[in-house]
Formats: sequence, structure tokens, C-alpha cells
Amino acid sequence: MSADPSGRPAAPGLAAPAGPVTMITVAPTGAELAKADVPALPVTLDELVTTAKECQQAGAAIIHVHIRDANAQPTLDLGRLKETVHALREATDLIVQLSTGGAVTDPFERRLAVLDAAPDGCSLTCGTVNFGDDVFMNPWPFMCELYVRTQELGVVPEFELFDMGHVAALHRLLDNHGTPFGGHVHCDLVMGVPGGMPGDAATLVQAVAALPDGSTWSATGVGRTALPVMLAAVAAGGNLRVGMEDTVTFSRGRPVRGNAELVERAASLAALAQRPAMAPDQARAMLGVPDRH
Ligand code: KMH
Ligand code: ZN
Repeated sequence: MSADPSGRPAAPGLAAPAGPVTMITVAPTGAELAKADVPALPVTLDELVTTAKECQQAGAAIIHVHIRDANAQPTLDLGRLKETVHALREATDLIVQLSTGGAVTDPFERRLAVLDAAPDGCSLTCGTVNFGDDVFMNPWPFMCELYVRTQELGVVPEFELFDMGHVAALHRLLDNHGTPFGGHVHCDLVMGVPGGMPGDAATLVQAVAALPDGSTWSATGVGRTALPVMLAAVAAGGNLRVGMEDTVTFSRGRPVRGNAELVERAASLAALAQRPAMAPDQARAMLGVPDRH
């Protein structure tokens, strides 16, 4: 287990920082982009593992995983998911969080079955949302079934909130079904999706104020909202999610070269704010994720 928040082994005599730290999640692939359009997107298992190692080195503590098939198309194939969880655990200390959102075309049964790959954690989106020209479906009965399965199977959920209504649905879920496996509520604000809440500082502050007491949160802004949301999240004391699932432009006119540079930028900002990147074992302790290495 790495002792330094950057993921690098600590130099002899140097302890991990005692003050507040920032958890960085990397979402390297997603389900929406085509490899042909974005050659740097990690789509094979080898590419994913290489990216994961680089991102841990740069300061990530969690990896949010979507996988692709042999044709680089999004898939929820259970065998591939199991192989992916195993490979990421072998190669890194990162918390392995599988997406249960998948692609907008994935049926509910396949999305529920993701948990059978026994990841450390999973995403759990708290409501349906317009998603560009598509609809990302998360009706209440599906949310409840997925949540109860996480409790039964010992998978730590991260509540994905694309809209203010999702925050209300999260309260309802916790009221109806109790605390998550791991005993801690952690939310991720996914902002700036066309159809969801806007990616700006005012909306972030409003959403954070409405979260359940005692919860922790991270935030990500898709596309050109990536920087404003990251800056607002750092200012508001939150955690960060970055990665090519959410943005493939590093700066005006300059494509992202790889996920690690997005993690490096986030870690630099966190360090500037005097809340440096958290090591995976610190994130496990915060979220209640057992170490399955
Ligand atoms: N690909 C989106 C439709 C999640 O991972 O849980 C859903 C998504 C959320 O990415
Ligand atoms: Zn995702």
C-alpha cells in the first residue's frame, strides 16, 4: 500500500500529511466516445491498466470503469468485467469502481449484473436525466433494486447526481433503505451534461448544501465545464473527478493526451489549495471500502 498521497512510496522518514486531503477519481474511458475519434482513449485492458498505473502515480485514489469489447464498443460483459477488476487490483492500489450506468442503450438487467463482478464500488445514479439527445434511464424501482443489491453484495455505492432532483431522490433512497454498505454516503456531482444541472459555481454550492448531513462529495464538469467545476469544487472543499469520460480537451484547441495529465492537473490544484491528493488507502478508510487485495 502506498504511503504517500500522490501514490508514490513515501521517502524514508516522511509521513503522509496530517491535514485535509483531496480524493481524486479518474474516469478514463466512459461509454460515449469512439476510439476512432479519440485515439488516446484507453479501450483495451492493457491500455486501461497502463492508464490506471499512471493515474495512481499522478494522485488518483479511485478509478471509475467502463469497459469496451474487442471492437472498442461499450460492453457490460461479465467475464470481461471480472477480468478487468482482477487486473486493476493486481496492478494498482486504486479503488475499483465499476459503472452501473453503462451506455444509454444498456438494459437494466445487465446493469444490475455488473455487481456480480465483485468490484470495490459502483456508481448509482439517482434518477433519470436527459443526456444530450438521449435519455439516461434510472427509474425509482431500478435505483432501489440496485441499492439493495449493493448492500447484499458488499459493494460501496457512489451516488451520481446529474440534477438537483437526484439529490432529493438520494434522500428518499436513504430514508427508505438505510445506510450504504461501508456506512458512509459519498456523492459525485456530474455537472454540465446537456439536460442535467449546469456546470457552474452557483449550482455546485446549491447542490452541496442540499446533500445529506455527513456525506462527502466530489464533482466533475463535462466538456467545457470541467475547469469551472473543478475550481469551484476545490474552493468549496470537495473532492475531484477528472478523466476522458468527461472531457477530451485539455485547453482551448489542445486535445487531452492521456488521463494522467488530467489527474496531474487536479492534484496540482489540490496541492495549491493545501489539500493534496489522498492515497488509495486513505480513500478506503474514508469511504468504508474493504481492502480486497
Ligand atoms: N454513460 C452514461 C450514460 C455511470 O457511469 O454510472 C452513464 C454514466 C454514469 O456514465
Ligand atoms: Zn461513467
